[in-house]
Amino acid sequence: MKVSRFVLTAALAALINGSSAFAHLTYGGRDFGTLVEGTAATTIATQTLSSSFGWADATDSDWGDSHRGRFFRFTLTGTTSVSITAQRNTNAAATGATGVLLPGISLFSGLGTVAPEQPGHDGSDLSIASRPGTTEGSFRALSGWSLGNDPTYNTAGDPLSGILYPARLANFTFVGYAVDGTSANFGSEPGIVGDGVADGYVNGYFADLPAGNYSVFVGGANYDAQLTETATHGSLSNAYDTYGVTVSVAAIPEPGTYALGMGAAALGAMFMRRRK
Ligand SMILES: [Ca+2]
Ligand SMILES: [Ca+2]
Repeated sequence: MKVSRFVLTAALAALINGSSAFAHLTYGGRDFGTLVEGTAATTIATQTLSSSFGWADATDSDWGDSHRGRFFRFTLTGTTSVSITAQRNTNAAATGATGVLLPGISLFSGLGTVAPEQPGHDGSDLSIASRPGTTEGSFRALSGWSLGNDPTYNTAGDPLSGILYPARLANFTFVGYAVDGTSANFGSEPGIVGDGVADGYVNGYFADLPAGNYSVFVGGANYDAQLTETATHGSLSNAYDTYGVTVSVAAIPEPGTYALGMGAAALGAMFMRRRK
């Protein structure tokens, strides 16, 4: 547990903006669409993560800030097993050092509020009211959590015009996780099992997911980086150093129906990396 940078940032931001001060949970450019079993993996390689610690920092007792990472989404139309891979890259837009990011993945069923509703953020009244007062934010990497938005007014930005959509909490139900490396990087919270090799690559396999909408959080898994990485870039949304990551998802058929086509060696490799 650390002195809360979140609270300090919130106070500063409130002084600057006088209103909702945080970046918001959105999926723009991060929607994998509806996954179709047996088709090639879908890859998004353009995204950067804010900080190298956002996943790990959200595993501890004071939770984390949902903005220290990225949310992706996908949809399933029937029971499906899904493989999710995160691999660091050398995105030219990233401001942080290359070869440093160790990614963590958390999978949730449920979506944040999306248009035409307002997107959720850690600083909304509902978010603050829904969590203990001592946390760094609303996000939890290893359990369910909630994020609230602000009301949508009939005329944008004008509360006097009346409320079109009331503010509400969106609930994220924890499904599972996968994390690069070991406790040497993701920290000492009990029960976390890494892939054992801190090489910037991690794969998670999530079996028999029911139909529905899913959110995937990808963030950095270097817990102690929060001690040295600071919000030095001025703009709140990109205040921290950013790190490039390539994220891929694929709907994987049940092994019994697909083993001949895929090859036993490839399947073996995949299930060796399987995370619960
Ligand atoms: Ca924390
Ligand atoms: Ca790895």
